[in-house]
Amino acid sequence: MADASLLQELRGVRTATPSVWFMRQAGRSLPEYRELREGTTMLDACVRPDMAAEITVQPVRRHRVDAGIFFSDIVVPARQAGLAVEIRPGVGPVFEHPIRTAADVDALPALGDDYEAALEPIREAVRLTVAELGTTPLIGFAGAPFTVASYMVEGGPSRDHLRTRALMRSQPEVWARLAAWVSELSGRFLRAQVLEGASAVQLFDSWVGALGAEQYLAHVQPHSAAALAHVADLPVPRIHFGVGAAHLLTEMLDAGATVMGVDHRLRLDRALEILPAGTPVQGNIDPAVLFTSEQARFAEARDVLAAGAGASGHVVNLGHGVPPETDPQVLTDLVSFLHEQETGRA
Ligand code: 1CP
Repeated sequence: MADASLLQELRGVRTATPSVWFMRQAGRSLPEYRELREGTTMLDACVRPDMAAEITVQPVRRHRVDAGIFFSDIVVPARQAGLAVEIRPGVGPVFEHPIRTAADVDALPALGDDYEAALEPIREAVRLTVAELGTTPLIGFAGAPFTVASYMVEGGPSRDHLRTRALMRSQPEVWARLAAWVSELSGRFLRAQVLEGASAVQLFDSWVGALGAEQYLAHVQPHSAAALAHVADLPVPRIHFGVGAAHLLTEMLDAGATVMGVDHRLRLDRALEILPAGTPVQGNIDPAVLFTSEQARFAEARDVLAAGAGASGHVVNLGHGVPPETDPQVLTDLVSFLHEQETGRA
């Protein structure tokens, strides 16, 4: 069976029509998701294989996007490892015991057989999803060490990640042990998804833009590389994405990614000037256009296609996740519009 067009683009092979998926396409913006999730907490939904599979497939069915993104969360592995974490509605992930000292890191659970066993509902959910998706590829994902560790250190969402960045500078060895633990946690979560049939992976380092390149190279890149190394022997494209991380593009690619996800702050043609020739890219329609006119949306979509035309491969996405208040019909129409366009390359 020939590879799906989206996978070809991720491998740097151009196809005739654009391929598209949306970060955070599952969940929040869909009425069928809210109905299914009713009475189940976010994290419980993630470990109910039938529910996680159905939620993953919902946006593919509705919008006809070219890939599913596995329904889970970047803190699911930590919970499966035994940490007390919840996702508070309207807030985000909250860790009951923030990790701030050497003793806190010492007390982190070992990632042994118990962790492998706790990933079984995830494996089952991936198997069900892949079967349900048929020829549409599933993208697996994990949170990168910096982004996941920042929730663990701060205890919850944070605007400036100040405690995390201070820990990195004041106790670099404590930070390094924490980041190494998260890289193992996330790396094994990624590998489990690929072994059960995910066709590509994305490492989300959403908040890494808070760091300068020096800090990134010294304290983060080795750990992101360790996470990605868990799937480097498997034949799947590895996408790396950060928000506001235009100054880290090559550094993030060098962590062992094969595709760079670019947010909406940087035009793709500029990103292509920065990245080594031949790097496939993903992105980057500004999510703000979802709340403008159709004319403005389609103009932005055309502009993103034009900016990505020089890439060896380009998968269209938003510059960050689908906002929860998005009208789902706007996404469906945007996908149809994109599918009517030509890449001009194949
Ligand atoms: O009750 C709910 O519906 C909670 C909302 C929600 C959902 C649907 C959260 C809480 N997580 C998720 C699922 C999720 N999270 C997915 C799968 C669905 C999909 O993509 O379609 C993915 C890939 C994530 C990844 C994730 N979680 C990231 C990286 C992506 C990004 O948007 O930058 C991050 C930073 C998180 C943390 C998180 N989880 C949830 C929230 C509200 C947040 C962000 C909180 C913050 O502002 O720090």
